[in-house]
Amino acid sequence: MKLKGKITKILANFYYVQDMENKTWQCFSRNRLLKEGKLLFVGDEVEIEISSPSQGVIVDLLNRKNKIIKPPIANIDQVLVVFSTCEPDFDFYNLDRYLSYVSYELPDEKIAVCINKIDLKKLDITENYKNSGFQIFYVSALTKEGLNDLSLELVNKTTVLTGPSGVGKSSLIKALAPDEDIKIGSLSAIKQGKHITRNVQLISIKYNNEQGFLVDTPGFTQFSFAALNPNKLLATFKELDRLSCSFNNCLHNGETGCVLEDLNKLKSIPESRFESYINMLEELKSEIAYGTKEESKIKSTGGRDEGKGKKRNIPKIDQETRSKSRKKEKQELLKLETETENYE
Ligand SMILES: Nc1nc2c(ncn2[C@@H]2O[C@H](COP(=O)(O)OP(=O)(O)OP(=O)(O)O)[C@@H](O)[C@H]2O)c(=O)[nH]1
Ligand SMILES: [Mg+2]
Ligand SMILES: [Zn+2]
Repeated sequence: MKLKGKITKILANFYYVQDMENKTWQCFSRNRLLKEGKLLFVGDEVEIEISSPSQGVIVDLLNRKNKIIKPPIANIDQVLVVFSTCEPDFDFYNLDRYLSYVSYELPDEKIAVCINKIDLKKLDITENYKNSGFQIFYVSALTKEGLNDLSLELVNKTTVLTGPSGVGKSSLIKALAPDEDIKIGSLSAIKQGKHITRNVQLISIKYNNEQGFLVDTPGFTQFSFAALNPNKLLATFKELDRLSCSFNNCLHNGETGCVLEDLNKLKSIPESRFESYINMLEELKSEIAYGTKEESKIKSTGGRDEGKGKKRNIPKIDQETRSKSRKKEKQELLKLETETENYE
């Protein structure tokens, strides 16, 4: 008998597949799939052949709308960028970096901001993100304030949570799915730079009898914009990108004749967003000027945010639409196998 389902977890050689009736099957993958260069990711829709009352074999990988490879997740419907009001302190520039990075990698998916720990401190960033296209939720994983409104947006979707270490991503998931065994960090461990969340899995949540899937990820402490170029960066700032400028390809960075010479137009752009944009643009230009990533890391950190003094890596992310040769997929598989070990 054959069934369709979704991979919710990958552990060692086992794939855990949840079928339409919410039953989970422990599965192996057909060797043929790997030979064909089909990597299986958490979030993938697959076809399984039942081999025992609780086990099966994955015989086919079904259509995949997108994937990211670090961490490896497929079929993402939306991304929730989580920050906290404090512990760690809120930082506009750091949030804007996450938002641009995620918007660039998943341009067709919905991206929202979730500000956690409102029980500790109040924060209102609505004005800063007007016309940015990002919806903002204010919540407390501790008191559960704001979680109902958030849950409404999470059902019937697969949502990836990302954000710096310690902001409470795992705590939020735990609050939304109390029966799951989720590891929460102690702040002391986080201050020592330890990431609490390592493995990638889909966590099922229920709200109003509807199901949604959440994916926890470890906080990225290191990323850069080397994959972006200045024009692509602009597209991640919707409020700036939609300005109609007399120039084609204007970067709105002090060019003579730019629409932002009109002070009223300039004032309509929230200062924090404009500042983030200009700073990221400078970072990108310096990376391009330096040519190599290694060298640019030194200059581009510039003492601005949590990346201060640290090396920055670019999470390697890839859309399914960028087609690849089978040979390249196989090489990627080998690389990925080494990389994903770090998540387990
Ligand atoms: N006061 C308060 N503390 C919270 C809240 N949410 C999380 N915390 C605390 O913040 C700390 C970090 O929480 P985690 O959920 O482990 O953070 P994380 O974002 O998953 O961190 P990484 O897995 O390292 O990326 C823990 O000590 C939590 O108890 C909240 O809403 N209010
Ligand atoms: Mg965590
Ligand atoms: Zn312009």
